[in-house]
Amino acid sequence: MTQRIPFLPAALSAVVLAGASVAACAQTQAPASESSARARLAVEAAFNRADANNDGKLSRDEAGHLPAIALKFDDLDTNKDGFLSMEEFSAVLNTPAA
Ligand SMILES: [Ca+2]
Ligand SMILES: [Ca+2]
Repeated sequence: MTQRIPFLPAALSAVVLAGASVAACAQTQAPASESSARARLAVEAAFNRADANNDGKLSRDEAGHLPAIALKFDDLDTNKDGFLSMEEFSAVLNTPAA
């Protein structure tokens, strides 16, 4: 029974990876509402990954790890405080890719 413990991190990684690929596929195949919900989860995951110091906002340096975000940093930073909140970051979902 104690042998289950070493499997946990690997199982969790598999779930996370599967979730990420499902989210990627869902963007083109799922209904819009489900797609946007999954996209939001993916955005939140990306935000949390990029938030290196876990203060709940992205500095310009942290956003630099996400080129698509870094390019739009000034547009996304609507309150011009030099950081992207989760809310500001999520605005990329509403921005046409063009
Ligand atoms: Ca941060
Ligand atoms: Ca801001």
